Amino acid sequence: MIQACIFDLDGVIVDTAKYHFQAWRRLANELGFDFSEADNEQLKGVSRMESLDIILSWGGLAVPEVQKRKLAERKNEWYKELISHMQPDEILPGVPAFLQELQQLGIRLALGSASKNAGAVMQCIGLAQQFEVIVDGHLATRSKPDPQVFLIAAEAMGLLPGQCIVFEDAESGVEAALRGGFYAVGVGSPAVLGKAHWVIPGFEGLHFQEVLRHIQA
Ligand code: B16
Ligand code: MG
Repeated sequence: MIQACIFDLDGVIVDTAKYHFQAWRRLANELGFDFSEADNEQLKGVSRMESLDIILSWGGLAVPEVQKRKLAERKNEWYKELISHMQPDEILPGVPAFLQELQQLGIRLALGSASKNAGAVMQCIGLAQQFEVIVDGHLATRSKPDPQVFLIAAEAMGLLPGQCIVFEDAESGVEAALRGGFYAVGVGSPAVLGKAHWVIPGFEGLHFQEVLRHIQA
């Protein structure tokens, strides 16, 4: 019996990937190289320091740890400036109606994000109060595909993984959900997220009964 839905943030509730991309790209450009939006796909769901390692490897740069922390901090300042202008109208299509339906059905809501800025984004878009549990990159220390972030969310609600559905846009996030014993719904392309119990293109027109039918099929 499903009791809760656990949502990833970036790429599921809002498209903050474009802001991460802008800020990381600005950093790369300052360091003398560039990368594309297609490259940026590899950074989805990946923690800040791991993202930096990947980006530095694209530029062929070896940077000492102390310097790396400063670079990550610079990127994060730019990112925070970008997200500070976010408004509720940036919530992805269909998400508000789906959340409302879940609440009417008594399904509990949690957030499981790798981002240390997840709380700030949820405040800006006005969703913080609707979620019973928010697990962010401060609480979860291990990156997806480790299931830690979702396990903390389930435990905080006093639920077992099998009582929760995880909604994820990153391949590593779907894998994390499956490793943890959760039901997984991929949000995006079946080519990337095909391991999930079901893949949806987005939330527009989605109903919970339909989700249940597919994950239990
Ligand atoms: P921050 P999610 C992830 O969030 C993003 O997908 C990923 O691109 C980002 O590097 C990571 O959060 C850490 O973000 O620098 O704000 O701590 O998709 O798990 O909600
Ligand atoms: Mg994501």
